[in-house]
Amino acid sequence: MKFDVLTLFPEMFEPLKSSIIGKAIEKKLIDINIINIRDFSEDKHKKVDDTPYGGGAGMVMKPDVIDRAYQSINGENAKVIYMSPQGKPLNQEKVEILSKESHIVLLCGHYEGIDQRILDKIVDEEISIGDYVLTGGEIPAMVLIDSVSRYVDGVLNQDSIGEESFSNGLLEYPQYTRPEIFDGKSVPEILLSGHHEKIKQWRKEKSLEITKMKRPDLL
Ligand code: 4G1
Repeated sequence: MKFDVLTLFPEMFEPLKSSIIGKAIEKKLIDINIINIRDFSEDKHKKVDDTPYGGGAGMVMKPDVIDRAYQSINGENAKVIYMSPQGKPLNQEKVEILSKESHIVLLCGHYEGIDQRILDKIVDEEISIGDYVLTGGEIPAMVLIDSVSRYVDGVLNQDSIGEESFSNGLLEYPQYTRPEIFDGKSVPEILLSGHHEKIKQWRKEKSLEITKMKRPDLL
């Protein structure tokens, strides 16, 4: 699976080189290519934004520069996604659907956003990670890459797949590890019993109880 990211802040994507996603890149299971939009400015000051027509505060990203950055990608079969607060909310269902794509181009806005004409020209879909104000689309793009990459074959070890929250539409049951007694508190006895069927049942009940309590909207 290939991701091309169009951004003014390529250094923000360094964290993806760590942990599970970093390993997946090393194993060539996913390929993340970061494109610095500024490299496509033809202005002597490398200008990438300008004041909004009609007035108002802040700056708008220039359409011509983004167009050249986009044309530099071989995006024949790519899905072009604009990370935007106006997009459809990202959820696990959407993540799973996107994991079936072979090539995704992610466009990250900054400042007051992007000239509408280049959005109309190249964007297939707008996706939002939630209803709050951010300084840019880079963190949302990383959220999408992380969540989608988990579904790529070989990225996770087989037994972690499907164990996570949402695979059954519920929150996760509580987890425990050594020591058996911490701060005077024991691990629930059932988990030490070795009775796999009863443990499975207990975890299912806990998942349901926690979801009812903390996120009844998921039920
Ligand atoms: C109006 C949030 C503006 C923000 C209303 C989730 C937010 C991209 C996302 C904004 C962004 C609300 C996202 C806002 C995002 C241009 C550059 C847009 C940053 C920008 C609720 C600023 N999921 N926000 N505007 O945050 O890119 O993907």
